[in-house]
Amino acid sequence: MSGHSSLEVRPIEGAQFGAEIHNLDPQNITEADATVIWDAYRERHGLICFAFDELISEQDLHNITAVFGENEFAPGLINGFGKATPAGEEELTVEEQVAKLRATGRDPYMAYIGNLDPKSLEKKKTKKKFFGEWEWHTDMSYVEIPPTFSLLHARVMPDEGGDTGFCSQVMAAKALSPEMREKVIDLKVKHDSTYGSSGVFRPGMSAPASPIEAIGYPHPILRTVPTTGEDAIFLGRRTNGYVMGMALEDSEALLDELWAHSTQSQFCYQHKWKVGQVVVWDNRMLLHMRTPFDDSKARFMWRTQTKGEAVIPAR
Ligand SMILES: O=C(O)CCC(=O)C(=O)O
Ligand SMILES: [Fe+2]
Repeated sequence: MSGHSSLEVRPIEGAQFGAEIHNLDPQNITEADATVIWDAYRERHGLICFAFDELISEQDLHNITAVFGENEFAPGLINGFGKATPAGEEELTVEEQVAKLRATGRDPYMAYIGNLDPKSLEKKKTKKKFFGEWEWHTDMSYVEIPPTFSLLHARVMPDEGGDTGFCSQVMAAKALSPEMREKVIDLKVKHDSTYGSSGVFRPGMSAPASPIEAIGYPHPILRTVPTTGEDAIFLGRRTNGYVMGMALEDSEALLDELWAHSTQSQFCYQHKWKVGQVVVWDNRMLLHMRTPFDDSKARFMWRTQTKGEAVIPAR
């Protein structure tokens, strides 16, 4: 019965945006379910938390991902996707790289985020920085066409810390002064690819001489989100951000001002995880970050993402 959905939708408690959805069967997602999910997405500003009583399978996560779009590669696996091309690999096609990963049992669409080995779930050697705070960012925005949705599935969580923060850049855009809007409407900011979200180098990357030289992609500071027609501020991440064409000093000052505006607490919500949950967000509408947690504890997530579309500059 594709006309019937048994999904239960409620606002996330204590948040100005975000919907919590119960009763989804990831092995049987109907068209009616998808309609309910997309309505919740629009009404609750691009953030959805699916509640599950137990862990779901990789296929389940891919099924939920498919409601939002087509799978995109995980960062750090395919050359050019958060990974520099190693010497001698210039000639490998994307298909050949995918085949190589598949041959080792690696799903190129799945990212594993945590201090546990994805297979054995034993503690693995993890850089200190991983446990610290992860700065506000949108996923993989250093490529020309960044993924639209990201999904996180909580597998192992510390009892304290390791929350994920979300910050509405649609609300932030609405709150811009007319003068600031006028100032940035035709400007682009380069989103840097040097560091991963925890602040360590991505594969094959090294520190740029300055943000001007950093490797990344320039995007409009104000973009239009096609699913709602609303504008959002699009900054990517603060580290090594650079406003194209400006003197470095002026770029730094403008970015500091924009970031202070964009991350005000009234635009933000901090998610405390329960194991089993899947949280989906629209990277066009929301920044996210992660709070620190104790390095003696374990935290482990699965993540997928969907292919994006060309960034639409606001007018
Ligand atoms: O682990 C988290 O809570 C956030 C990780 C993150 O930034 C991501 O998955 O894109
Ligand atoms: Fe992220």
